Amino acid sequence: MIYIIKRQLRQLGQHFDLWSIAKREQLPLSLDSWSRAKKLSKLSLLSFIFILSLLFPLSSSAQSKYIQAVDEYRPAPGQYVNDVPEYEEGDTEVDMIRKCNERIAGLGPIDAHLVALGGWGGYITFHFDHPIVNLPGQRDFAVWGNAYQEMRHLVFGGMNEAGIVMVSQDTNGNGKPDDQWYEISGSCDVDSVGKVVYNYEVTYRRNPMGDIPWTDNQGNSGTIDRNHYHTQEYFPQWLADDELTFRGTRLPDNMLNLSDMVDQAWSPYYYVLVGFRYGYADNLPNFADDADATSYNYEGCGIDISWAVDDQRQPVNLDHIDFVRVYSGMNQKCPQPEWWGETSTEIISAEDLHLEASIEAMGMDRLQFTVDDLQENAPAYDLQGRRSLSSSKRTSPLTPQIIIRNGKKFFLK
Ligand SMILES: [Ca+2]
Ligand SMILES: [Ca+2]
Ligand SMILES: [Ca+2]
Repeated sequence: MIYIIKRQLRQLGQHFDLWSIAKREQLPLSLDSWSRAKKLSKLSLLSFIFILSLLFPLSSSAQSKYIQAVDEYRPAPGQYVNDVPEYEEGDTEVDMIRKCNERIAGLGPIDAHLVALGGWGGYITFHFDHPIVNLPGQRDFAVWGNAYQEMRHLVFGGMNEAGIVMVSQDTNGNGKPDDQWYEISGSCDVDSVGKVVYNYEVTYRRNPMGDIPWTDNQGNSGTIDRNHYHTQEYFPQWLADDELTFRGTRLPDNMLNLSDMVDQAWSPYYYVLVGFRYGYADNLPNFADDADATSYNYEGCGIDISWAVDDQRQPVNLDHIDFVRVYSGMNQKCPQPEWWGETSTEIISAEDLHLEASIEAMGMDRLQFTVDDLQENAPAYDLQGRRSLSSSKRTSPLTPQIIIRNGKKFFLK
């Protein structure tokens, strides 16, 4: 196919050249050869367009593996807020969401631009142009950020500002993220038992052009401090409220002071943010190998929908998701002023890791089964192989899901 495109491009170029050179130089082309060159050039152009249309069908249903659109952008105060993306006088929340879309919608991690979520709790919500199916035992989507391995390789990670990932199904079918949310249970739930604060809550208060004070529901208080590198307002300018409250899970602090371990001439201070093993955004580098821009770190940045848990931290076994939310998961700041400031999650892109499977799941026969059909004619199973739609659920409405029946997959909608 590449060969055909190259050939068409070459022919198109030759014919167009012939025609344009003849025209420019006013060469004595006979009327016949003139019109032939013109015709050939047109023909090549038409066939080229035809091939392009085969390759890239202009269909509204074309699926992309990247984010289709941002639904919500509600950062907590921070040094990058009002800057990444930039707030301009008069911007509303809708304008800021549009600016987020311009930075990340439809783009992969190489082409997109960062969106900052500010201090703990700040979030962004987005969706894809299709549901992402949950393949058993596999990571299903990745959230890309700007985490990186520190240069001295003294610790695992180094600039890891973990954001907590949440997922949701559009259960009420209105296309809006107004349904039940589930948190992805990352590695801190098993590696840092007792150090994760669930049901955490922080309130930030507006303090124009000053440090932003906060209090939490554990009796703590503090500030998001201004620095000389970022001179804009740190509280989201487009919001009318003077207070912003966020609720969720607080991950354990991960900052280490390794200043004694480096040459003072190289750097007077060396603080690092140790990475968590899995299950967060902006926690591990986008690439497994710094020197290889194709070595996407699907393992470290990938999320398995099966990790989703409910409010009681119990697995919920979703077979697909429609919305993703990411929020800043840490409430810590660097003790050295003018150094790193608050820890804040940034995201740059997100990606369905198995677009084909998600599309296949969507394209399955959307048959209208009744519960009785499923009970009496053939049992149905979910993707984990468990009996689906058991008799105890007979009175419940059928929720959209993928079922396996007689060895064939169906999308029940
Ligand atoms: Ca999965
Ligand atoms: Ca909804
Ligand atoms: Ca970051």
